[in-house]
Amino acid sequence: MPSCPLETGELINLLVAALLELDRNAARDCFQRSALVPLAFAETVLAPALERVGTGWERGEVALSQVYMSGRISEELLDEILPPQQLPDTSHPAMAVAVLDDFHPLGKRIVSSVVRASGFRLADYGLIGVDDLVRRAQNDGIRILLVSTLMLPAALRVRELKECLDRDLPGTRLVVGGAPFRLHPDLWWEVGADGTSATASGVVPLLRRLIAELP
Ligand code: B12
Repeated sequence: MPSCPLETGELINLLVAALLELDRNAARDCFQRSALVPLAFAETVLAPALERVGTGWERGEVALSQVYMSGRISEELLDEILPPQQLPDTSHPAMAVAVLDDFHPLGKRIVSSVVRASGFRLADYGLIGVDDLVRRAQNDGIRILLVSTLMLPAALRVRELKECLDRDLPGTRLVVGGAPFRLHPDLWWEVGADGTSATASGVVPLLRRLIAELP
């Protein structure tokens, strides 16, 4: 007999336990028992579970190797449940997403899935530094750039990115996200970005507004 779907809190507890025990099968079961669509699972269960793993590390209760393996298992799970989507063939200003100077790609992965699932074309520049990012954005004529950072020093480098964009690609809109921007709600405008969202799903209405406002 199929078991009842579990509550979000229970799912997060189960997933945290699976990640800390490095149990890939239990992590996969957790998704299957959730009865959630992949993007909802990623945003409401996986992201909070990883955040809890990070808090455990900060308190000295979790080893860095467990944080590392939690990230790996989560990446594998996302690869399984969120297959790469075809780029939709729609016309709107060119957009790209990247992780700036940081090795935390899971947030970007979820954001790009949500944006593409909403019908937008989005180039993915992967993990990249300021100079290469500006060069690629310039070559592709990017009008809206989405940047994910999880380390505070990387978030602060957005200021430098903004200055380079203003010089080399004026008018490009910059949307930022990731842990530092969730923890410091004013940081996005302090670094000169045009918007942020604490969740991947919140980015879609923000993009629609920015597109409508572009000259
Ligand atoms: C997993 C993890 C790792 C893994 C990453 C593996 C991987 N494949 O991604 C590994 C082990 C490699 C790692 C390494 C390190 N980590 Co780490 N890590 C984490 C952890 C636990 C989870 C991050 C994560 O993937 N979350 C899940 C994703 C889905 O959440 P998210 O990125 O926030 O994304 C959501 C939203 O923010 C938003 N979003 C994200 N991006 C964007 C972009 C836009 C445009 C928008 C609109 C929205 C948006 O949408 C997403 C979905 O809702 C965090 C804890 C935390 N609180 O975040 C620490 C954390 C980020 N790590 C930290 C640290 C310190 C490190 C290391 C320096 C540790 C070390 N001593 O070596 C290294 C540095 C690596 C580097 N140079 O970047 C600190 C950063 C502290 C700081 N203030 O800078 C944190 C916060 C842990 C802590 N509490 O101290 N880490």
